[in-house]
Amino acid sequence: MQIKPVDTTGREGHPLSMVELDAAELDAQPELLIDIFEARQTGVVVRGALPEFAEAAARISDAAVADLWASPNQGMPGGDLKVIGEAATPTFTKLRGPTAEQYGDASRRHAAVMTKVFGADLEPTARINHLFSALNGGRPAAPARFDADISWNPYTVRALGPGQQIYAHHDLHYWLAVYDRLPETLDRTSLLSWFLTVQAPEGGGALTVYGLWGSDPDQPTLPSRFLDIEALEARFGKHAFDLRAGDLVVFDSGRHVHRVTPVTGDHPRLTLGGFMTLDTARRGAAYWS
Ligand SMILES: O=C(O)CCC(=O)C(=O)O
Repeated sequence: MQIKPVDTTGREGHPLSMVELDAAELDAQPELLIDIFEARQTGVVVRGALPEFAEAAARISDAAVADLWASPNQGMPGGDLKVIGEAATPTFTKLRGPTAEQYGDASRRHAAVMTKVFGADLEPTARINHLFSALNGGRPAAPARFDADISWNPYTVRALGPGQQIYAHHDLHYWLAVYDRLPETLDRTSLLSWFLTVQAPEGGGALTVYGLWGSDPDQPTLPSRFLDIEALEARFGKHAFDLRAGDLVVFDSGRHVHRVTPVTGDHPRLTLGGFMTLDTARRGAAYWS
């Protein structure tokens, strides 16, 4: 395991410290998720965590699943992230996120939709449970319970095409109405984002995490109220991830402002991901999208 403190000399903001692991070191992480959740580390990249997902790129791009894709940010110049599945986030078309009914309906469909995408054998959810448990000292990890019959959607599949980006934001979205369904035993002081790279872009598409927290006063915003990327780049410490297919990233997206730079080249950046938190007693992890 390598801890990489990020050099932020002369820069504003909170310190950044990234951990890099090989998949073979996964089981030796007694407290890593807790360290990220409690802001002692900013994030982790696990190299080659699920290499079999690289083969899923062709299936995700297949015309047979073309009708499963949605454009929740349609109309946002340069920010048209395409997704399969529903996410509990504000989007350009749903500024207050999905309603609990819309989200619950999507959760009921999730397993059948993802079997169409990945086939019956890959079983992403079982593999993700195992990865998060390994990163958390063997404590259990599973999708959060939504109501008596269903869990939250475990993940969405995401495609960022050439020229598209994810603008700077943080993900502490517990104020959305749908989060009334998140069990009260779960800790809302922060929120972690996680994703697996299925297909890296030819260029760009770099997840860039800044030393600025969403809770800091004096956020550098533009008149449009979007965060000012030039100011972020000029003033704050940052870390940009270099990711390959099969790598897993988990980071403190509830606190840290982050973005994905515009994708260049011919093919899309394909990922599968969601959010995660710990229970307040630190007995396990729960995730959703
Ligand atoms: O795809 C990524 O690199 C990160 C997406 C994102 O903004 C998030 O998961 O919070």
